[in-house]
Parts: sequence; structure tokens; C-alpha cells
Amino acid sequence: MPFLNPDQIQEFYLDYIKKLQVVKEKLHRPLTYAEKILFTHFAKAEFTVQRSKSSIPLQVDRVAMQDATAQMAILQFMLTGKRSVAVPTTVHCDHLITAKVGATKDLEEANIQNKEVYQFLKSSANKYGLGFWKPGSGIIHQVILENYAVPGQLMIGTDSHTPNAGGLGMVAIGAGGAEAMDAMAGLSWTVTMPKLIGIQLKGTLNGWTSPKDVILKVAEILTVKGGTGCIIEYFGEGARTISATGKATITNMGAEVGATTSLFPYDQHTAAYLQATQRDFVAKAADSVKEELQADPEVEQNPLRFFDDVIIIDLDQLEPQIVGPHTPDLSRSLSALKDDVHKNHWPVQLSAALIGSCTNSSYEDMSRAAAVARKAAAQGLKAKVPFMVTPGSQQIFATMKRDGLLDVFEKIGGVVLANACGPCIGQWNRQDVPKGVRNSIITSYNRNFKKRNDNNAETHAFISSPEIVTAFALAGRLDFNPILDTIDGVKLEISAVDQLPSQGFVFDLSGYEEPTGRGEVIVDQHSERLALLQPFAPWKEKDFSELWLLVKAKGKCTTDHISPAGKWLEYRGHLDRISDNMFSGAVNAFSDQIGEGKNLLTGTEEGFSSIARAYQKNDKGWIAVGDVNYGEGSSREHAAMEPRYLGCRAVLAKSFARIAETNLKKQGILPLWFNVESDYDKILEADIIDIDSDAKVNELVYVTLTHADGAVEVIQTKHTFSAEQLEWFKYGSALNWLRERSS
Ligand code: MIC
Ligand code: SF4
Repeated sequence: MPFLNPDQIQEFYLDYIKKLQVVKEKLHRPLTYAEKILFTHFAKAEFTVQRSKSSIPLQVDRVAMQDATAQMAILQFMLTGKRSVAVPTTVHCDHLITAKVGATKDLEEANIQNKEVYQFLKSSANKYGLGFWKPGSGIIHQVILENYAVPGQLMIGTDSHTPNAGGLGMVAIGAGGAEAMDAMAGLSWTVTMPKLIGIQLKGTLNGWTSPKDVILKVAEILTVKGGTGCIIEYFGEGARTISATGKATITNMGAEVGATTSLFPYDQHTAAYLQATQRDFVAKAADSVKEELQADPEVEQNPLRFFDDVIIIDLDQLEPQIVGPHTPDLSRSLSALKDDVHKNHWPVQLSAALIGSCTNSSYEDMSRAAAVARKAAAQGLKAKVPFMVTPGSQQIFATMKRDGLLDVFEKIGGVVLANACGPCIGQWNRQDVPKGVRNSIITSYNRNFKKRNDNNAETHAFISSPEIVTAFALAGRLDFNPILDTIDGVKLEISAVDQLPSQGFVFDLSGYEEPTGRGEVIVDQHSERLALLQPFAPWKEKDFSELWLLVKAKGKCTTDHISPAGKWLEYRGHLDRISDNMFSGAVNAFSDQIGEGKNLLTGTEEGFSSIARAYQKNDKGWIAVGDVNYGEGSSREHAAMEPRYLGCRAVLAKSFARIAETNLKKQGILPLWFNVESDYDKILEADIIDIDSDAKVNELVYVTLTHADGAVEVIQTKHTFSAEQLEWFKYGSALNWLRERSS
């Protein structure tokens, strides 16, 4: 059953071309592909925009949400009073399944454990008109790619890896739940006009090198913040050699460099994938306008005129890459790994190898990994460490099964997990390595922050492609190079595989439920996991004076540090409960302790959330201070809602990740950037802080610090609020503002 309507697709492309003509008449210049999609989705016909300055309101075509973020998004949507969603929206149950023994048992367990959450999501999806994908049906981004992605369309998703669909030529952007709620309520969605980075790919991937290596190389070049505020657009003859799913791997992980999204042009591989996934009518319609589903030819001829930055990568020269530990931009070529491992004294024995995740679980990925495993098995090799495989969707799983890929993995000792996020998001009931024990793992996932996979800060997680990870599973050691070394005298081999299954995909839509638009939302009053929301109280002027410092975080302060996932995923629908994890991973700049600070009321060291609760009880407002790229990583708005709920007024940081900053604004918190970065050092533990909260667009905000010795310092901070966003702040949150407008 195709989920898209052929007539609507026809209409979409007619409209797209019509709008593009208007844009071209106005602008008189060649356009990149990203510009074509953005301009045709402008909610106002106003095309003189400045990159990285102008706020652009966009009309989105689709919204996607996963279970861990959908709960808050839907709870907020319920407060808008709307009866149904205004744009096509789907919910995907993928984040809450714990990997323990294998797919069948783990899924049964998840259905029991998460019953009330699934029931809430299912009943609200049914009532408000959202398509519902049950647990086990697959990971959001894979399911979107297989069923809903349309070249030239615009989608937002409550997950930072939403850009996965950029592999199919869609502008797909990760957003917070409150932003998704706006789109679902039929409002336009606003973003700052991104800068454009062009990445020209030359040559062809060969041997052990795969699409994953392209993005790992890009992460090394741009670092985890180099893509902030930018769309990365790939082009060039090399781009046209990569399969649709390979492109999706590359765009998926653009999230790791902070990019707003990443995008590939439409080509014959896009068409082939659409045809293979029951969307031939999309391919046909797209084919008829294909010149407009890519940049104009002048862009490729002279990219520096059109992009703010251009990077060239020669695929012929690219070696397989391995990144890690602890950050996805610490990359090196496979041949340099051995030295790095020894030099840094990283644990050389691997303790586990895991393939799959939304980044790397296509048929092609699994086939390449299976090709390595098949030849190894034929020579009697087995994985030397636990080897786990997560297929991205039921469709991939069923196809792998039919084509014997599962058997191959099992033959070398692999365990197949449920079609879900599993260990990628810390849903890994790991028994073999106790907490605190140093160890190394290698995965084909996209993130490797400390504690992410198994909640053990001593786990060194490395990332590579599925075929390289499979090779390492067989070797069991990190100082291994499959191109040069042998295992028990056997040399591993990689071979060419089909990009798409030669017998076609096995379609299995038993995991989908179509909404009826009737029924009631089921929330158990006594639930420990779900609680209806109350709007936040609007701010009063005095709320910004005599504030205390709750936390000054040192170094990385990602969303995994502010509101970790793992066991806390359980409380994603219960703001009060989940607030207990607030800043539990943050490193205290004064003491180097993790998750703890000084309670200024009592002088004792306590967890940050319990201090915040104490301050709140005593009517004491507080701020948080962060280093660079505050809130990097996930789209989870809990990282903004929890502080708001526990009395945070402002977060001061050297810089912010895009989604995290918007999430703070949406919830009514002031994200302030140090105007002079070194002012970070001026903030002391016992400061009394006053903020001039009468913020105006493009004006500085002054923050006064009164230190314990009585000395007073005034520091300047910047903000990025637009006029409309300042309204959110004035009302106490964007939701309050929306409710006011629609009442
Ligand atoms: C992640 O990969 O960190 C997640 C879990 O998918 C998050 C979303 C979440 O926190 O629920 C993301 O990337 O946005
Ligand atoms: Fe799930 Fe991991 Fe992908 Fe996030 S990155 S959506 S946790 S598979």
C-alpha cells in the first residue's frame, strides 16, 4: 500500500515548478537545489533574504516524530485545542525497546514495559489523525525513507537525524517537539535562512570505502560545530555514483556537524530507490521535472559563486575512516588507527561490535557487511566479540531474512536485535562489562558521546561503516586493519553487492495503523510515565533579578549531558519525573564533579536537579552556563523543558547548537551568547546575577555579576531572537503565545 497519493504528488510538482518560475523571475540568477526547495516553500512571497540573518517562515509538507519525542510534542499539541493535524504526520515507536536477548523476546518485553506510552501515542495518533507505526516496525528515518520521502518536499521531524531523507532529495530538518506542534497546528515553521556549504564529490568509492567514510571525513573537516546554521549540499560526478541509501547515510550524519540539513540532488539512483519501494509514480513525476530537482548547471560549473564554502572530496583517494572515542569528529584513516590506539592507550581488545541504526541499515549496508561475514564464515571464522545487528525496519529485516543475510550473521555468531534504535540510544541491557570498566566498542552508528550506548563513561566508542565494523568483530581487536592484516591466517575480503535486492523488497506493513480521527486519548491519571502538561506561567520583571548560578558546565554539554537518554527514556512523557535527570551528565567547572554542584542554601554538594528544586521552593531563580556548542546532539526538548520547569531563566554559553537554542526560546528561556567568549571565565560559583530581560531584536543584553567579595562586573551577551520569538519569551513560552492568538 503506498502511503502517498499519486494525484497529490502530481499537484505538488506542478505547484513546485510554478513557484520556482516566480522565484526565478524575481531573482534572475541560478539557484542551488537547497534554495529551490526553500524558496518554493516560503510562506510569504518575499525572496530577498540574507543568509544566516533573515528568519524565513516555511510551509512544511510533512511532520515525523519518534516515540521518545512525540510524547511531549503531542502533550503540547493537546494544549492548542486543535482537533486534528493540519499536515501529514506520522509517529514511530522505535526508541523505547531495550536490547537484551534478541528481537522477538525484547519486543515482547517492550510491549509490556511501555504499554501505557504506546497506548497514549496510539490513541492520540488515532484521534488527531497521525499515522502510527507500532514498535518493531522500524526506526523513524528508515521508515520515512522507505515510504514517505519525496524529492523536492520539506519535512520537519522531532529527531536530529531527520536529514536522513536528504538522501532522497528532500529538505528534511530536525526540530523540537514545540516546533513540530506548530507545523501540526497548520502554522508556518520558521528558521534562520541557512548558509550553504557545497561539497563536491569526485571519483568513485572503491574497495572497503563506503558512503559512511564520506561523512566521517566531512565530520573531521567541519568538526561537530562546523555545519551549524548551514545546509550542506552535495554535488558533482561522484555524488551521482552513490546509491540512494548511501546518500541517506551521508545526510543522516550531517547532524553530527550541526548542519541544519544535508541534501543530495535527484538522480537515477533516487529514481531506482523510489521504484523499488512502491513509489514509481513519484519517480515518474520527479523525472519529468528532474532539472529542477538539482542545482542549476551554473552552480556545478562555478560553485564558489553560489555556496558560502566549498569542500572537495575525491572518492578515489578516500580511505575507510574510524572516528572516536567520545566524539564523532575525531576521525582518522583506517591505516592510522593502530598507532592512535597505542599512542593513546585506548583499550585494544574490543568488547562488542554493533551494526545497524538509522544511519547504516539499508539493504546495501547489510549486504556489504554480510559479504565480509560470508567469506569469513566459509573459512571457519567467527566473531571474537559479541556482534549485534539492528535492521532499520521490518522491510529490511524481512528482505534480509529471505535473502539469507540473517543466516550469514548468525553463522559468525551475530545476534539480531529488534528493528529499533536499541544500543544506539542506550537501550542496551549490557551485562558483560560492569560500569566503570574501561573497554572499547565499535559501531556503525552516528553518535559516540560518553555513556551513550551502555551508560558507562569508561566505554570508548568508535564509529565506522558496517562492513568495517563486521571485520573488527571478526578480529576482536582495535589495532587491526582488514586491508593488510589477517585473522588466524585468513585475509578478509569485501565484494561488490546489489544496491537494491534483486528480487525486490519484502513489503510488510503489519506495523502500520491508519488513524480514524475518532476516539479519546488515553492517559492514566496515576501514570508514572505520562502526565498532562500545564502551561508555564508568564514571566514577571522581577524574575530576572538576583539569580543564582545552578551549573557552569565545562567542556562538552550535549543534550546527552543535560538530559540523558538510556533509562531516562522511560519518563519522556512525564516532565516532573524526567526533570530528576537535569544536568546529570554536566561536568561542574568548579569541581570537575559530574552532575553535582554546591547548593548555596545549605553549602552541601548535591545533584543539580535537587538543588534546582530547592531553589525553586525558595523562590530563587537561576541560570545555567555552558561552553561551546551547548546542547549539541539530540533534538529532545526535555533539555529545555526541564530547566524551564525547575526555574531556569537563562542559559549563557559561548555558542549554541541550533535545535537546542530554538527549544530554549520556545519554552521561554533566554539563550544568551557571551559577546566576548572569555567572559565565561568571569562567572563564579556564588555570583548573584541580574539580567536586563527587556531584550530587543539585534541588541545586546547586559548581565550584571555581583561576586561574593562584593565586586560587580557587567558583561555583554548577544541573542538571536526575532521579533516574533521575543513575543514567545514575553508570554512565557511559544505555546502560551499560540494559545493567546488562537483564543
Ligand atoms: C538521538 O540519536 O540522540 C535521538 C535519541 O534519536 C535523539 C532524539 C531523542 O532524544 O529522543 C535525536 O537525535 O534527536
Ligand atoms: Fe535511533 Fe540512534 Fe538513529 Fe537516534 S541515531 S534515531 S537513537 S538509531
